Amino acid sequence: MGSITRGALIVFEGGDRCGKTTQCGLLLKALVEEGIKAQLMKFPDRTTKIGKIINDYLLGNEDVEDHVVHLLYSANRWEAVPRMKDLLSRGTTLIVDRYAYSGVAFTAAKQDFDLEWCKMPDVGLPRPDVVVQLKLSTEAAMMRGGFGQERYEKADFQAKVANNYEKLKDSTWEVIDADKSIEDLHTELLTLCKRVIKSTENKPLSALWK
Ligand code: Z5A
Repeated sequence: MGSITRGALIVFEGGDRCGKTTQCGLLLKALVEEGIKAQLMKFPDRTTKIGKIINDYLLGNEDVEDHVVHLLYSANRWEAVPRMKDLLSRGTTLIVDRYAYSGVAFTAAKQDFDLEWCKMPDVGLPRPDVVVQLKLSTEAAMMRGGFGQERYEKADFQAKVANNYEKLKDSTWEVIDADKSIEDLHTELLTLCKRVIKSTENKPLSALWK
């Protein structure tokens, strides 16, 4: 009997309205149709107890001190780690909508936060096999539906977030221009993700920022 090859950890990052959710959904559907085991995950996961506090915070229903909310976002990822490791080891590819990079890029865009401090709580999370950054100008994002409804959805803040992403990029990043049709972007991302899934089959999972 052949051993089970692990699934790939594929993370999507980007500024507001860059199309992550749309593309993650299309990707999942296409992979499953091709017989590849895959699941979606989204951070913040607003369904857990911690996620519910974050949701209230994002909607402006609750004020949470900035350091505290940073740690809650991280805790919201750590609580998912046992499930993530289990699924990956059983050969399921995870398509993840935002991860630790959002945690760092958004908090470090606030006043008086140091980027290195922001990384600390997420050190040791499963390291993605690829981080796909969907790049969209703030002007283009503002023309898309829903911009400006939640905390952080302001042009100057989003510019600081983009600047922080630049500082976080490493060899696992693929930066993709997201200012194109949903279909064209999907075709490009599907090709990229299938290549990553193939290339990570026999690689051990490693730890983030270690
Ligand atoms: N945050 C944080 O601070 N710390 C953390 O650790 C984490 C997150 C994990 C909520 O995240 C906030 O939490 C987020 C970062 C912070 N704040 N901001 N900004 P979220 O992921 O739940 O929510 P979001 O960033 O606002 O993402 P979104 O609403 O899910 O947007 P999206 O996924 O990038 O885009 P979309 O929903 O696929 O598309 C948006 C609209 O554009 C929609 O009407 C689409 O139909 C349209 N669209 C999509 N693609 C296209 C193309 N190609 N052309 C034209 N129109 C398009």
